[in-house]
Amino acid sequence: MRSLPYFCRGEVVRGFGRGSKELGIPTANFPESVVDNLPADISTGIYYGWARVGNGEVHKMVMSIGWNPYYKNTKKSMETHVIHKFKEDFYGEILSVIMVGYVRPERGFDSLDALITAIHSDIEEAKKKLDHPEHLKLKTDNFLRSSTSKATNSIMNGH
Ligand code: ADP
Ligand code: RBF
Ligand code: MG
Repeated sequence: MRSLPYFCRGEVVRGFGRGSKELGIPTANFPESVVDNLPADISTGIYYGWARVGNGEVHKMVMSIGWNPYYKNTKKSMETHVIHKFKEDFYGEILSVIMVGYVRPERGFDSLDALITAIHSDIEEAKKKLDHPEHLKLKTDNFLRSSTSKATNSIMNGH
């Protein structure tokens, strides 16, 4: 994928409200405009990288892009699970991410348990991969250092 690493930011909007949070895997959804701007060679599937909420700390993340075959969504979504425990929700904040690597395609599962197990193994893989020096250097990239506000967002998506 020529577009990786892919730099992207946008406001956190409400998702499908399926209670991912209750499963212990909340996912922050990007608006349609961000999803529609993805380059053609970013295929659907699971990615890992770095994430920052507003002007906060930089954390590891995993992201799912696609139609969630388990739920058979009709709209393509981009959902980020930030690997960090937050005290509060952050709807309306600007989420900045750098997608650095690809894990696997999205797929269907026989049960919700099987989906959750797969997501946990994605998280473990992401944590390991992101400790490699070539990925660690992106953690301190200027893209994740500059301060963001709603007025300056989204124009900067690209690679
Ligand atoms: P929704 O359907 O609205 O996306 P979720 O159950 O997926 O609902 O919860 C997502 C929301 O949870 C995010 O928009 C964010 O405000 C909050 N949140 C709290 N902790 C995290 C986290 N570690 N990663 C992603 N979102 C989180
Ligand atoms: N949904 C799917 O239907 N198939 C998948 O393979 C899949 N993989 C995911 C991997 C990660 C790392 C994350 C964060 C989400 C994934 N999802 C997948 C999306 C999932 O269905 C969605 O977040 C639900 O809201 C979880 O209950
Ligand atoms: Mg969500």
